Amino acid sequence: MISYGTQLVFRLEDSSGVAVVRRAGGVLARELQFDETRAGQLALVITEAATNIVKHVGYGEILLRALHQKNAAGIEVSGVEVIAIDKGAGIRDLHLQMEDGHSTAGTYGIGLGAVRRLSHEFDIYTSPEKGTVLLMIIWADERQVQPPFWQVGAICVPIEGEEVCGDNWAIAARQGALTLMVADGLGHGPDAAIAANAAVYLVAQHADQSPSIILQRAHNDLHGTRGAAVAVSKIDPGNTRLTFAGIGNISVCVSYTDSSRHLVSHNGIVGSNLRKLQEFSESWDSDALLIAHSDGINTRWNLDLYPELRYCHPGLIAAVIYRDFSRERDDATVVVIREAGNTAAGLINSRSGA
Ligand SMILES: [Mn+2]
Repeated sequence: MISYGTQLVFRLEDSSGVAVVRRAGGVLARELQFDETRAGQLALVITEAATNIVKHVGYGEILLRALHQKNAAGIEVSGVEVIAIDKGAGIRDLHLQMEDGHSTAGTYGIGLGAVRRLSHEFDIYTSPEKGTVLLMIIWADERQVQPPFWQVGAICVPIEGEEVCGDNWAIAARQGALTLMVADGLGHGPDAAIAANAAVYLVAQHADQSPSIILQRAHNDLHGTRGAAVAVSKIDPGNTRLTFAGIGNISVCVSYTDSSRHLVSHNGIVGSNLRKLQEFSESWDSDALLIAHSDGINTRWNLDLYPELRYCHPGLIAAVIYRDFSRERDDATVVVIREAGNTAAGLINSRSGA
């Protein structure tokens, strides 16, 4: 499994935005060769999420990303992940809203129950006065999708006004071993993206190497670019230790229900100024969350403010941290990882084969 990539961001302010994001979803569906049924499901899900934001909150964001997975038979399957984010009042009667067919009586278009049924993966987190985040995934052929060992959530979006993101991230993973890199190219815009992309490109090539060796290679490869802050985390094949090496301002922590440990990066710029490379190691337990983010996110986030959030899909954890702690003057990236066997009972965590 290799995951990576920045998202398409749609900032919604009025109903004209709904059509824009629906069209973008249509383009993605064609690129990924969705059949008519799947393309239609995606359009409905996007339209519903976007309409809810415009109608009930007035402002919010929809993030779209293409997903690619290879199953044990070597068959590649594509999907689209839709994340909807708002800072509204929250949905008070969530369980009622999730009932199928509720829309006829309620205020929500086709209804969240229908959205859940149309999605192959669905999760929602809502909190009073803080807002709602929704995650929906539609696969081109869900029968080919295997439940992954690692559950990955990510937000990676450019500063408002830029087309490309100067941050990037990548994961290379297989049963019981995972390598994550988050890179923040200096500044933002295309030149920052060149530096960040050159760094994350190395993850797939050198997943078997240690974090410090990957970082050293990045330093060599980024020479001549603007440079970047880079952090590499690696969970060992036995899933008992996490090793880490970082240069510059990427924040990485291992979070448990009652404690969290922050990994230490050294000062410097990968590509131009790397004085000290040091590898640290932490114990890793199966109920841990690995949370890494660029400096576009304030370090003061605290999951304790969000009851039950840590049991939701990691994409929702990343979305809430981004929504409430983004500095808004920089590209922003949050990646959250957990072992998939440890989803426990989320608020509503469903996976249907519809
Ligand atoms: Mn930055």
